[in-house]
Amino acid sequence: MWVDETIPEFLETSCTDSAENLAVIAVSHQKMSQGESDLVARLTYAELREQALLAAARVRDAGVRPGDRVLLQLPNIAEYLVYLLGIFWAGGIPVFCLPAHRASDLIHFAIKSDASAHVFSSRTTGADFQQLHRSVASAVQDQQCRRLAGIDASLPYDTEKSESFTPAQPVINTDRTRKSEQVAFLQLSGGTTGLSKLIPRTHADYLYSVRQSAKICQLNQESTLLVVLPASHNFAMSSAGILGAIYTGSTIVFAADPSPKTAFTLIEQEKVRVVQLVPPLAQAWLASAPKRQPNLETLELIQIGGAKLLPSVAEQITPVLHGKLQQVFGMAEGLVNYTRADDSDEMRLHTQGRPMSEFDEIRVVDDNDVPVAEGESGHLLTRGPYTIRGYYNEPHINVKSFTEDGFYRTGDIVRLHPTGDIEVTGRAKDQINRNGEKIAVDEIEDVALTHPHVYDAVAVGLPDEAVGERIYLVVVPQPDADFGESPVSAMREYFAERQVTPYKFPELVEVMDALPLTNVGKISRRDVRAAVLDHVLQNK
Ligand code: J2J
Repeated sequence: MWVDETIPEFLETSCTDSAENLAVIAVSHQKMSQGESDLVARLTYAELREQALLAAARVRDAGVRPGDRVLLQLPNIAEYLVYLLGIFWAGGIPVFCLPAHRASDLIHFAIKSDASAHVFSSRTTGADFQQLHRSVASAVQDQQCRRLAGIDASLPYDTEKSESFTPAQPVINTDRTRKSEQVAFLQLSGGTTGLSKLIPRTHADYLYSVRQSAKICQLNQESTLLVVLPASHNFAMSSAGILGAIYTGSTIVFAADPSPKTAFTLIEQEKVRVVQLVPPLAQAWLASAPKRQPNLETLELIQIGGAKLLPSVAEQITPVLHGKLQQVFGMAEGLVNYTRADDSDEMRLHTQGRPMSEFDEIRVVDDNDVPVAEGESGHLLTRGPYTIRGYYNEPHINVKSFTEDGFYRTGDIVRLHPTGDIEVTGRAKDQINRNGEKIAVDEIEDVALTHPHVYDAVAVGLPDEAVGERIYLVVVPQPDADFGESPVSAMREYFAERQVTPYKFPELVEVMDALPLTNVGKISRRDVRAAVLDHVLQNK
């Protein structure tokens, strides 16, 4: 399955083979910085290549050496692609951060990966990114004595410096002979325990998944792809996504924001054929389309994944949004399942598809790792040609997250149909899925527990139509503690002070004298969370 090719080589071949094709249509922060009136960049693959070599020279100039880790934190702008290629061509190992990440996450990623640079754009809205970079860099310096160089992607390139530049290959693990089997980049896990873990993906495994995905999604040179999800997400990057589009030489259109208004305009203007959505966004589009009456005739494929899509919503996709529905059930750790173009409507509406590779191994087991009876629900374990065998530098977590024979414990509860199609029926991991963004409940609880007025705290995901799940936090106060009129504002302010990433802030906070179940003797934290969720649902 593995071809001896690295991602930088793949990018070079694609840019050369598709030189004349339009690669990207997106807002450019560099154009903004230069005060141009038209802020949208339209780059062919040849132009993308040229700019990416300049970016690579800048990355190298900032001190990045082959094998060094680089935090990539850009929104969906033209410079995202330019720097993605640039980091690879400088020999760097990108760490795929989100624009939403704040200091607490970024410091964790920088330290875990021992990063030497941070690429951001000071024109990104939502925070002062120069300032954010400085606080991350100083924390890294204090804790690791390591300089974290800052690279502001909104600044124009220094063309002179790059003339002598020659692209390099990344090297992280020199005891392997094949470069293609070394780590190419670090993805972020949704996280079930504390802060996100880093996911080491290799060139060969990832490129296999991209080629296979492009084939299943039937991408070709004409398949203009609209990216509304954050580009760094594994779904957007590889299913078949950005790299699938690059592989086939088609055009990537970046939406500056995920609103239906922006997306519908881009679909009409750029004749978009493929789009990827998470279920809450799909619902927002469904709600908005009848009012806006967009022309969606060009849309051929609407991929939905990241969280469970209800059949009642799935049914409306094609009638309202025109394109054919494809369900995608994937994970940054590897395994990706797709419904196929020729599947029956029944399968496309009710299952999350089947593995992309005939070499993906699937096991559905009970709590003791014993396979369940055919058609029963159980824990999904998987192993295969593009699924990791361990998180990066996490020996203790790896013991729990993988079986002895190397199967990854996905934390998803599924049922296998006789056809081999997978239906996701539940979740066994303590995680909240908000807008497709995964948040470990104990990360939220851990922050809340450091609050001087909090004695105990439990976070749960409250089912919600708009975002999938909302973060509900129950706190038990210390004796005589007072959270004032609005406990939710008090807690949110505290989370902001701690520089927590905003999508992880509690949205509803309830103060309780005691947690349900805690007086019943020895029970697990998971039971307490379940009891809290019951209590919340009953009182709604
Ligand atoms: C139910 N749960 C789903 C689905 C993901 C393609 C698509 C998605 C991701 C992704 C991805 C689901 N129905 N259709 O990486 O390449 C939940 C499961 C899963 C977790 C992984 C890709 N699709 N999920 O969402 O790493 O719980 O990847 O284990 O962000 O999302 O999350 P993540």
